[in-house]
Amino acid sequence: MTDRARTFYLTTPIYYVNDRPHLGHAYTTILADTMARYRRLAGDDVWFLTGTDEHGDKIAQAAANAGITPQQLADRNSAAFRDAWRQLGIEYSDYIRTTEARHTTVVQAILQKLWDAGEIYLGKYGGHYCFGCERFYTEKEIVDGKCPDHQTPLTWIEEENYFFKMSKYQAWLIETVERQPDLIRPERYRNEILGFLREPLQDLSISRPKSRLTWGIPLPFDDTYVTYVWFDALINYVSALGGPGAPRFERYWPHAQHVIAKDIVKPHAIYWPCMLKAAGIDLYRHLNVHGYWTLGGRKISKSVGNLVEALALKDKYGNDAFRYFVLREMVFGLDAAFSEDALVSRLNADLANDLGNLVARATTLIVNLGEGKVPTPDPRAEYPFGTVPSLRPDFERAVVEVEGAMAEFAFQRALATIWEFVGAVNRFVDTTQPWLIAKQIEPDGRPRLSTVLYALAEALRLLGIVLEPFVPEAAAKIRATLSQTGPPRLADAVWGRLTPGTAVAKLTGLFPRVEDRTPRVAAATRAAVARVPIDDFSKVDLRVAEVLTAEPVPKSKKLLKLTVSLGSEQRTLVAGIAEHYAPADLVGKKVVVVANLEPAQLMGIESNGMVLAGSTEGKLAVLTLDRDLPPGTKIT
Ligand code: ME8
Repeated sequence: MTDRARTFYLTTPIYYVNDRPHLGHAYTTILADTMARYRRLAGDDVWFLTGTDEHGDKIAQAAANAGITPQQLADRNSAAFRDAWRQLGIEYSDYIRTTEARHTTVVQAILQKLWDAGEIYLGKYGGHYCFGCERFYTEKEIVDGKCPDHQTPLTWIEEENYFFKMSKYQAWLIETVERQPDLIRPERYRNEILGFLREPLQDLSISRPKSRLTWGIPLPFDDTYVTYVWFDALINYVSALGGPGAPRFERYWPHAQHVIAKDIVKPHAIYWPCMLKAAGIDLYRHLNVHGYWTLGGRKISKSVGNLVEALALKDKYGNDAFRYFVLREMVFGLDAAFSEDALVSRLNADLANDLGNLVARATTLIVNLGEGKVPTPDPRAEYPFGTVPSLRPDFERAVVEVEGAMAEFAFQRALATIWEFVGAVNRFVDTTQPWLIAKQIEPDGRPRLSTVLYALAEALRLLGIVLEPFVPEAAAKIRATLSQTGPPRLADAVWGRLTPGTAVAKLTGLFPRVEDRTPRVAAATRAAVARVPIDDFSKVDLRVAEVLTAEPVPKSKKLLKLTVSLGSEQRTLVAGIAEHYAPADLVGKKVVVVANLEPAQLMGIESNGMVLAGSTEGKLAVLTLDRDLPPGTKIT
């Protein structure tokens, strides 16, 4: 919690209107919405921007294929994005479209300024172009002659164009990224950019001849050209605030934070800082980069054709369950494999069981044993004077840890922390057993019962506040059931503020369970030990893997879910070692994995590999290295 209001400007990418919103777009937008809600809850001055990217080859081509004008396509799909965000309860402050006059004016003003300052020149360039990414690829970046992202063939394009003198900012950019360790975060993306900047930076082609493309913003100094779509798109973050000098710009721009996925790190971490520098505008504060949602091992995208419809999931499981799942499941910065089984497991275990049951239990106890009102607690009944344990330290720790996690965009950690508190409250009910206290006729029974019921009501009130950014509908129901009116504020998340006498109603079925879809558990077969030729052994791809994250698998005593690095890639593995290792003991360890096992579904999680371990008489040990080797090293 903060004493002073802070200012916060948060943006999502503006999405291309050749696509319809899918899980990937929804994730970024939900994440930004959660962050914006959290900051508003903390009393900050928040501006949250999203919108659509409507110019360029890609849109012109999609419109031509659909037999409509680019403007018609843009109108239709921009509305589809807006409608999806409305249905998903996204509370953005502004929605920018790059075809709006307020945007084109600022883009042209910046172009003119750079032209006047000699930052732009006319030149000739030939290169491999990806229409999907709307950018040229260098020979080094090309994989098998194809775009590394879309895996589609590239087109050789050679033409006269205007260039932005980006190369002259290389030294400045390296110095800036090195000086601000959290400018680009998590660190892996900062390292990627610093690696990229070790090669000489090319100047950036920022125009397309109108003879080839008309669907764009005309260059103010040569109307036979339109602006390159990235030059147009990135400026949305500034144009939406009215541009330099506008009051909204002056208020929010110094606090700008962008959220993107790793597909567009380069334009955001290289082009954009150089453009801002040349235009005399301060750099953003943070570039927050998340990984991909994957399906069948590949990035979810329209071009791959493995779309997951966000709205369908929301309709089937509810908005809160969908939000909770994506925020809890993905470690910010890493890829996550999407699985509906995993969503159902989380819904049943965390939401229906842990949270939903707690709310039902606690409100029922207060209604039945406390006459539907929050009783007056007795401080003498509470530990250390009495026997009732205090939940206050648990809650206070949770608030501090959530703040720390949110400051780093670690949504998964913030939720894990809140659920630790939910667990503590559930254990509190189990140990204090208020229904038994009520039956006892001892003289000190009443104060103890009142103290227990007060603590339960207070725990729920606090959950109704801290859960608001993550599961807003459920949080509102929890507050309403405790007669909490008015907007929630983090400043009220202070133990002991609940007024005795407040009316409480029963709240059951907050998250109805979804009937379990039977997970396809891979059959655990054990081959008879026989001698094998060396060729057979070499079919097994053993690799050094570094454990990046580890967490228990809900409803399973034995399984841990691990994210490991194999150097060039990350994997999710499920290992049956939970009874022998605490998650924290594994993080950072180098282990040995079978890297070429067929994927297996374990408790709804796709496991891509196996951790080697030996066991005997109830003891288990995971194989580690006695000297350091980098992740990905092959073991022979
Ligand atoms: O790139 N996993 O727009 P876009 C996670 N117009 N996030 C995903 C995802 C996935 N599988 N697929 C998409 C553009 N996203 C440009 C941006 S900004 C000045 C211009 C999300 O429609 C993620 O946020 O291709 C990614 O960065 C964005 O959608 C790309 O959206």
